[in-house]
Amino acid sequence: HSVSCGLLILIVIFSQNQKSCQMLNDSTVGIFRDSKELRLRRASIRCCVMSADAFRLALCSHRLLELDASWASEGLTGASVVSGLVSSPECSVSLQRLSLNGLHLDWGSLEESCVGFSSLLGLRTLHLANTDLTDDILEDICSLPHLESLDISCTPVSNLSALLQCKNSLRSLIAHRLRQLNMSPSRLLFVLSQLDALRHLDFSDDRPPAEDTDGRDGDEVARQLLEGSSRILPSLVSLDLSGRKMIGEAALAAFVESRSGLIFLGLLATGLSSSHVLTSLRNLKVTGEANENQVCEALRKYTERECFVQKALIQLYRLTTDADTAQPDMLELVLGAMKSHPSSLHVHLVATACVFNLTTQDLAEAMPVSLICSTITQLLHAMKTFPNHQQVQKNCLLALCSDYILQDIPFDRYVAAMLVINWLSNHQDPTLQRMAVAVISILVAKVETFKNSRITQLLAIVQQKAMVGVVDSTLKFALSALWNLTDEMPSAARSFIQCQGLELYEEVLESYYNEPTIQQKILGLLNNIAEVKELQADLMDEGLLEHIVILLKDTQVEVGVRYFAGGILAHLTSKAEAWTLDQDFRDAILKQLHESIITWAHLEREMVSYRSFCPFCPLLQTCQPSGVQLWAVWAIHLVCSQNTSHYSSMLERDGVTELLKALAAHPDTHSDIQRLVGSILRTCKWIKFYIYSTKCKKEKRNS
Ligand SMILES: *[C@@H]1O[C@H](CO)[C@@H](O)[C@H](O)[C@H]1NC(C)=O
Ligand SMILES: *[C@@H]1O[C@H](CO)[C@@H](O)[C@H](O)[C@H]1NC(C)=O
Ligand SMILES: *[C@@H]1O[C@H](CO)[C@@H](O)[C@H](O)[C@H]1NC(C)=O
Ligand SMILES: *[C@@H]1O[C@H](CO)[C@@H](O)[C@H](O)[C@H]1NC(C)=O
Ligand SMILES: CC(=O)N[C@H]1CO[C@H](CO)[C@@H](O)[C@@H]1O
Repeated sequence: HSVSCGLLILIVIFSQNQKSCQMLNDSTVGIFRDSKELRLRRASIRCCVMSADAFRLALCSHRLLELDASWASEGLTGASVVSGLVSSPECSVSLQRLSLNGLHLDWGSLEESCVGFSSLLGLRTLHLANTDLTDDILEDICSLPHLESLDISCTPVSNLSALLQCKNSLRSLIAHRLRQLNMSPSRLLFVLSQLDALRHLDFSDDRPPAEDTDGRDGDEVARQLLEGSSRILPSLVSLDLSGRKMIGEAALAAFVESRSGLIFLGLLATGLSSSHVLTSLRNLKVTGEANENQVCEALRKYTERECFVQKALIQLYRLTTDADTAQPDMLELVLGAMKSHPSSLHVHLVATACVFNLTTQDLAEAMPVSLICSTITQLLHAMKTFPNHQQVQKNCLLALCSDYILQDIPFDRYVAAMLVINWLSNHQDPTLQRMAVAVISILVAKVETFKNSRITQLLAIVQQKAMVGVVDSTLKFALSALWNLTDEMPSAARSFIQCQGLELYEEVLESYYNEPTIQQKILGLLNNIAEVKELQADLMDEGLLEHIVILLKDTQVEVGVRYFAGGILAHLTSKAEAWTLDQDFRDAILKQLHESIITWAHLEREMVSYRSFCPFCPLLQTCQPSGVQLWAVWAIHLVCSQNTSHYSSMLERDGVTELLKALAAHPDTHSDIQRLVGSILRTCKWIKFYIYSTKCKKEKRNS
């Protein structure tokens, strides 16, 4: 926008999320160079990759009130930001809030030793958490005349005496996790107790259990702070002591009772959060582990503190193990934790378990779809980040393994299937394998352009199982996935062949002769291949076909298996010109097809479903041998009688009705086929009439 009327405009550059971080860089930030047309007041280049020069040229000529350059990378250091700001006559007086969390201060590089934070005379709020702040710099900062709020968490400062300089203005001090503090408890308590204007004090510390003895002095100061009378820090309304041990309930009670205006207490990992003195204080916000409110408060408050986040998540997990109502707010907090600590194993280990408990089947259905979508994104991120961590993968798979999520929620199924398959190819834990294959078999059915090379991995599972001869759900799922994968997907069928799938399947078919569920899935896949004209030559293998004929003939074998055997043979024999084996063999197969099919009993249960009838069309031509026609007609009759409304419209759509009518009318059509065709056409006509008449009734009622 071009701004002409000289109005003061306020632009906030949002770069809180990763996307906008990628957008704001040396070249794009250049659009802000013209400080006459565009007047920036608040700028955030948080997490951006930017050089010191680009920063100075584009941003320092504005009269900035606020700047957040936390976690910026590339050339920006604390020193370059401050010298840039100081060099601008505008900023050096206007700036009130500055955040440089996570930056390398690199103070030694400052050329003029007289430049420092104290040159930014208007500064009221300064955030320097996770920097290399030193005692000297702190001394300089504390000489700022209006300093109200200071965050020096996770820095190596050792001496807080400098704070005495700003004791009349400082209202908020965040001094979380100061590990190198080197002051006696009495001296520290003295300094703190002089801060008369202080309303908020954060003196928390997160320590892994192994380092529990390190913070004893700090714990002692915390205890004395609580016990001291309300004359110490008289304005205090918010105190965070999370992680401080051995304070004791008596000290807490004394503190709470002497301060009526308290609004916040941080008590996570202090052992005090379930203290009875807290129960009566309704308006007091508390972080801790005693109840859901405290745990959620901790997750909100400590987003950036990994150790606290992990502790709070462990409590949340405890609270959700028997969750029976949907809690979208909680799920949101868990996702927030995962996003804030994208590479923390500790956080993801617990967070993924929480996600599972918060989304088990019907709970997920009661939550907003967008929330479940971002949950899946986070789960996939976790799977990608911790590819070899068994428990994280297990939690993610458990959460994904839901019909609702896999079927109804929009997400990148291709990426998901890749992650699961990649994991599967490197791991052999049977429970997880079963789950992974179950997830894949649903995913691949939905992914249209599935990368074919991955078939190898599913084949490896089949091979591994077949070698020991077991029949388990992993084997069945792998076979189902391959079957679905190749359904009307010639490219997938081709790579199956290239991956030596046929050789493997021929072996498996023979070694599992008495396992109809296995045979059905194998023959189902071979059917998919037989439907593809260009691949039929690959099936012209006398050994394989003889074996399939045996299955077709065997009256002891289930019709479900013989049906697929018939399908393969019907497709292969339907093209006389493509038949490369012995002609007598083809004639024998055709004869056998007719003789077998006519004896098959009608099946009640659903055995197969078709996405289209197109593969049947060549088989229904009037010139085809009766064995070929009979198989196709029997198949259509089967699915139409099981799900008439669905398949009768497919008959119309794929032009099969016309072919059936032509067959019925042709004088050479065998009477067995005539009979079945008549039955199909009657059923479908009836359903068409039924649908038509109910529609008319509805329309009448509506008018
Ligand atoms: C800066 O970001 C833009 C937009 O994201 C990108 O097209 C450009 O290549 C980036 N430039 C540099 C120097 O990184
Ligand atoms: C701490 O800093 C104060 C000045 O701010 C100084 O007088 C004191 O000697 C320092 N203490 C130590 C132990 O360095
Ligand atoms: C939560 O997960 C644990 C295992 O991680 C399981 O034992 C428990 O049943 C789950 N609770 C719910 C409500 O799903
Ligand atoms: C018929 O098939 C369609 C599509 O596969 C399916 O949605 C529907 O539930 C089936 N109906 C019956 C009665 O099986
Ligand atoms: C068309 C097809 O092959 N569908 C199969 C997909 O896999 C499921 C089992 O997971 C079978 O039941 C379908 O018949």
